[in-house]
Amino acid sequence: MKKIVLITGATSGIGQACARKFAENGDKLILTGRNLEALTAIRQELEHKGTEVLTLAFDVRDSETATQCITSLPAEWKDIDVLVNNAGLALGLEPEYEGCMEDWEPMIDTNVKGLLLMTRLVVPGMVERNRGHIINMGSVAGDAAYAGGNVYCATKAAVKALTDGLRIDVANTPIRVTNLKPGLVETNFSNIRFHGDVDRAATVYKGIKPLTGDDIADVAVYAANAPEHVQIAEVLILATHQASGSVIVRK
Ligand code: 8X3
Repeated sequence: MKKIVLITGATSGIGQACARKFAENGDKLILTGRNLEALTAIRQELEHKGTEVLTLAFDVRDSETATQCITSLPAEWKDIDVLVNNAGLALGLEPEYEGCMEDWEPMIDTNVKGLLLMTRLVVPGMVERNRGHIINMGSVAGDAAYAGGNVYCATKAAVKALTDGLRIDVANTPIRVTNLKPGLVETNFSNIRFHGDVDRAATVYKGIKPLTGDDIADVAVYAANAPEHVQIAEVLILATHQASGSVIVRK
């Protein structure tokens, strides 16, 4: 059955890959992100292939605009079946005692508070309709801290706790809750982490074949389409030569 899938951070990386894969799956998409131009580009690309797409330009850190956008959704878009809480970022790789608030705040505000806000805005409707699925983008970084990961790892550990907490809170309903935990995925992630230093970003994926956004999106689509009695609670997805957040074998 055609679902309404809302994806945050849909203009790049894993979010954009999810948009394309859910579109291929025949779903209707609500795509959100900060960059209106990029949102329009992905909307036009997918509409061209026959997908119904609604775009909402907002930053998940901006609770007023996010609330306004979600509460004023047109009737035919209100009944969201799948919420993909993907928007998130890493900034910096400094030791915790040398990091800065300018890096910490956007990570905490986006990865934790933004995810919570979207959950708070969308999940009550799911509970009311007695159907739905929340897919949160966690990370291997949430399993254990790695060197310099400190605050980013903490935000992804928070995603794990919030996902587990929500799963408990809706366990008396048919709503399913999934935590996807990617390892090394080559997207714009490291360029952003290193504030646009592309050479440093390239070293992250050197000597190892990293995952792609599509690899993660495939799992998201699988989880969303598993039989109703199957809840994909958590999936750790690593590159073959990565064993954990800090064990990466490069050749
Ligand atoms: C992204 C994966 O290992 O770079 O969350 O933290 S990692």
